Amino acid sequence: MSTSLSSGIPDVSGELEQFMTLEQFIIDRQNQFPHSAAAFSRLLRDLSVAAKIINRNICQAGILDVLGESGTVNVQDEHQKKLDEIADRELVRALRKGGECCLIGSEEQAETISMNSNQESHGQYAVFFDPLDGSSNTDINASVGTIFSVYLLPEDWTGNEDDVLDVALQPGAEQVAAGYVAYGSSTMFVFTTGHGVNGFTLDPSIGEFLLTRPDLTIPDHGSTYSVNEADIEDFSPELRDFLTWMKRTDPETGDRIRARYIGSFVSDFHRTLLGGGLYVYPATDNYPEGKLRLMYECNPMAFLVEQAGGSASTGYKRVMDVQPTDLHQRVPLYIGSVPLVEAAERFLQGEQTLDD
Ligand code: AHM
Ligand code: MG
Repeated sequence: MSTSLSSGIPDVSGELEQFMTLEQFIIDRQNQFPHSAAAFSRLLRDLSVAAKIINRNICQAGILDVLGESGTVNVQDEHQKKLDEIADRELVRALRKGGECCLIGSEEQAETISMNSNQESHGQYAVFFDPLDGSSNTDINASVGTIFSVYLLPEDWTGNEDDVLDVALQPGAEQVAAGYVAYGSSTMFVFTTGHGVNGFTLDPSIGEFLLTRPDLTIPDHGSTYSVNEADIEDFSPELRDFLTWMKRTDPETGDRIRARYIGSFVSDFHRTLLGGGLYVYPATDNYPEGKLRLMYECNPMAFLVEQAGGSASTGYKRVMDVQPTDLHQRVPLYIGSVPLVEAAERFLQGEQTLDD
């Protein structure tokens, strides 16, 4: 409770005194926005509006008929959930209506969608997204998320589908913005434009995202690691050794790392970003290139983690330096606090063993 009104009635709605809204933040930071401040502000607005609509559907799941599978299979042979399709539809709709986006690439769509060719948009931003990551968790009320990555395409790009691979699929280092929305016990919108990372919490009572986590940084010494250890038989001997090494008690501090795995990348990443530690989705027998997709899962989180002072690697190179060859390509992912990512790389590359 903040101040008291002169009438003596307690003022329980001091949010706007305490926190900046996303809208205010956008106006404040326009000088940091890529290309056109006005156009990029509108793009952020479109993404945040879509996030609120997706959030509403998730919060009313069970009341609205949005749970369960939709009966369709996406390009990656995954059974789509109704909420996958709803989230995809709302993002496409918001970006199409906003007009600042010339190309969309979505986990739920086999091909990119060009918005220039039929004069729908004169925008220059390409947006890649996973509309609802971890959607297998929706039916059990666990957290899920939306992940997005933004690039700027050349002004003279015609929207020709044949050029998509050459022009639109750029390494993550070329991203101009990236972020995610975590639909959890509260809903958070976290993003970067290459000037640090800021997190906003949705206040559902006023329908605004409020800046609750300014200038997020990842601690160097986190206390948790996240990997699906049920797959351990499919891990390389080097990765198994690294996990054994990581689980050893720190002789200096007596600290021991804890395991945490929700199986919902946005939530697992969000915890790692806030508290430090490591998230791993490695190459396995089932997924020789890892499971997570470069363009709309690994690159955006890599941009965020680097902006927060962390690191993201395939185990052999910086994620954001991988040259994409396909919209849906996968890469192994080691992401989190710098010392743990570097240790994983040393083990995988044979520079450190359990005996060192
Ligand atoms: P999705 O994009 O189809 O939801 O799949 C990605 C999800 C991630 O959220 C999560 O980290 C991973 O799959 C979990 O995979 P697994 O069940 O193999 O551990
Ligand atoms: Mg996903």
